[in-house]
Amino acid sequence: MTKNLDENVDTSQLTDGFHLIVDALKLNGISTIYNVPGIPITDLGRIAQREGLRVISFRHEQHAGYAASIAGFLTQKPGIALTVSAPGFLNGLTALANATTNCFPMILISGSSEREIVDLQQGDYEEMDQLAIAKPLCKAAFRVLHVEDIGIGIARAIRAACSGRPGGVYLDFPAQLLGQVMDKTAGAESLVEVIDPAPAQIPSADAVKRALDVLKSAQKPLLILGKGAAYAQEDALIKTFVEKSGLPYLPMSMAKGLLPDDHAQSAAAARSLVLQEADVVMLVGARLNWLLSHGKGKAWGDAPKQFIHIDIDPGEMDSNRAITAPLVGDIGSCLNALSDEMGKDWQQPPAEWRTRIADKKQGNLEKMASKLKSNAVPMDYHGALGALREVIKDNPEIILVNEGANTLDFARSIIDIYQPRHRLDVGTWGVMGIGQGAAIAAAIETGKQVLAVEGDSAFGFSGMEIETICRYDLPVCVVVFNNSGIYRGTDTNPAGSDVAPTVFVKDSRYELMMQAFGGVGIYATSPDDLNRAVREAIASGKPTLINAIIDEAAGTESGRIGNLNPQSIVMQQASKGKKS
Ligand code: FYN
Ligand code: ADP
Ligand code: MG
Repeated sequence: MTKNLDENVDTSQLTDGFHLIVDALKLNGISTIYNVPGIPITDLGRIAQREGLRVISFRHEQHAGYAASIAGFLTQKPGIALTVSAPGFLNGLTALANATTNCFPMILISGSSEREIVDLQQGDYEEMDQLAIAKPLCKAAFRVLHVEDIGIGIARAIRAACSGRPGGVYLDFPAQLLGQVMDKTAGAESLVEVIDPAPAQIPSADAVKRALDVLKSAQKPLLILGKGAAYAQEDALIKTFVEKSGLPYLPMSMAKGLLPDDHAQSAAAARSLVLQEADVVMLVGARLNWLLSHGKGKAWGDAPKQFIHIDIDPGEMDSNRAITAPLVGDIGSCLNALSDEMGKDWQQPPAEWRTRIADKKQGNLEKMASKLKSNAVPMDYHGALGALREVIKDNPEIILVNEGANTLDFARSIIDIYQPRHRLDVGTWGVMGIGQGAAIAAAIETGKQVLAVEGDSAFGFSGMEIETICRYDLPVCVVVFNNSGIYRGTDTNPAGSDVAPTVFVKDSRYELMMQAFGGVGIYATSPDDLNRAVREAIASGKPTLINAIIDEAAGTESGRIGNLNPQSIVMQQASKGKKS
C-alpha cells in the first residue's frame, strides 16, 4: 500500500503520515496539541494548525506534557503532548509518568529516529530506543511503522488512555513514517473513530448489597471523595448522593469543589477527628496511598474500621488495608446503584456523630478566621491567602492552580473551592513544576480565568512558560509567594561564602519577568496590595504576575509533610540551639 513519491505520481490523490495523524486526531474529537516543535515533528504541528487544530507551543516539553495531562483530567479526552525525539521525548516523560500516577488520560506522541539504525546502535541523530524506555512509565506504549496503521495506532492509544483507570500512553512515530504516502481514499478508510472509549463498568448486585449493608451498620460513617470522583464528571449524582445520604465527607485536594467547600456536610476542617474516629470509611475515586497515610497508623486512630471502596480498577482493592466491601465499577454506575438500593429505609448518620464533627469544625474554622485577618507586612501565609480566599469566594468560576510546599499546604485549607475541577495541584506525586503547564491548559480548555498560586521555588521549574502565557494572551494571573527560598529564606551556611542550599536571591523581582514579555507585573507587599492586584488582573484578563513578598521566616520545613523529610541529628541539634 505504501508508495514512494516520484514525479509521475498525482499527489492530489495521495495523503501522508503527517495528514493521517492529524485526521485521526480530529476524527476522535481532539482539538488541541501541546508541543515543542523540532526534528522530526515540526511539520506535524504546522499541518495540525492548518487543519484547524489548536497547537500550543511551549518552551520545554515537560510543561507541554503537564498541560496535556491536565487537559485530560478536565475533559476526559486524552490530552496530546507532542515532542521531538530522544531529549525532547525524555523531557516529556516525567509528565507522562505523572499522568499515569494521577490517572489522567494523556498521549505522549514523540517523533523518533530510524529504527534500522537505532536497533543496530549505529549512532543515529538523537538515537534512543524510546518505546522500551517509555513502557514502564505508562499504561501502554505503541509504535507505528506503516502509514496504513496510523488509524489503528491512534485508536489503541485513545482506548488505553481513557478506558478503565485512565493513564498515560506513549505513541512512537519514527521520522520515516511521517513522510510515507498512500492513496488518499484508502488512507481515510484506514482511520478509526473510537466508539465509547470509556465504557460504563457496572458493579455487581452482590457488591452493591454488601456495600450498603456495611454502610448501614455504621455509627460514624465517613465518605472520602478523591480526584477520581472529580474526573468522573458525575457532579450532580455525587451531590445528590452526599445530600441524600447525609454522610460527612472529606474531599481530597483535587476533589475540593465537587460540593462547595462551605457545605454543611464537609468534614475538611475536622480532618484528623473524622479519620481517627470513623467506623466505616467509604472511598470514592480515592486511593489509600501516602496522602491518606495508607489507611493506617496514628492518623487513623485506634477505632476498628471497615472500608467500602468504589474504584474502576479492581487491582486497587486491598492495596493498603483489607477492604470489607469492594465496589468495582465506574463512579456513576456505582453511586446510581447504591442510591437505587438505599431506598426509603435509609437512616441519616447518628446525630451525635454529626454534632461531634460540627463542633470540631467550628473550632478549627474560628481558629483559622482570626489568623486570616493578619495584615502583617511582610505578609505571612494566612494574611496573603486570606486575601486570595476572598477573591475566589467572590469569583468562584476562577480555576485555582496551586503548587509549592507551605504555599500548597496553607492554600489547600484556606482557599475554599466552590465548583468541581476548579482546583488543580501537585497531585499524587507532590510534583513541583506543574504550575504554568496546568494554568495554560486550564485557560485553553475552559476559557476561564486562572489564578496560579505558586511558591517561588515551585514557580522556578516552569517560570519560562510565562512567555507562553503572554504569547497566547491567556487570562492567567500567577501569584509568586516570594519568601526567598525553599520552605524559608532564612537558612545560613556556617562553613563558607555560598548561600545555603535552600536560599534564593533576596528581593528577586519576578514581576519584571512578566513585563519582559508584555504582560502585567506587580510587586505586592501587603494583603491589600495583593487583593487589589488580583482583582485588576481578573477584570483585565491580561497575563499578570504578582510578586507577593512573604516573610522569609514564615514557612516550615516541608510544609505539613515534614514527617517525610528525614533530618540529620546534627541539624536537629543545630535548630534546637537556635530556638533556645
Ligand atoms: C482544613 N482544616 C481547616 C480547613 N480545612 N481548618 C479550618 N478551616 C478550613 N477550611 C484543618 C484540618 O482539619 C486539619 O486540622 C488541618 O487544617 C490540615 O488540613 P489538610 O491540609 O486538609 O490536611 P493535612 O493533614 O495537611 O493532609 C495531609 C495530606 C496533605 C497529605 C493529604 O498534606 C496533602 O495533600 N499534602 C500534599 C503535600 C505535597 O504534595 N507537597 C508537595 C511537596 S513539596 P486537624 O483536623 O486539626 O488536623 C516539597 O516539600
Ligand atoms: P486522590 O489523590 O484525590 O485521592 P487518586 O488519584 O489517589 O485520588 O485516586 C483516584 C482513583 O480514582 C484511582 O484509583 C482511579 O482508578 C479511580 N478512578 C478514576 N476514574 C474513575 C471512574 N470514572 N470511576 C471509578 N473510579 C475511577
Ligand atoms: Mg519559597
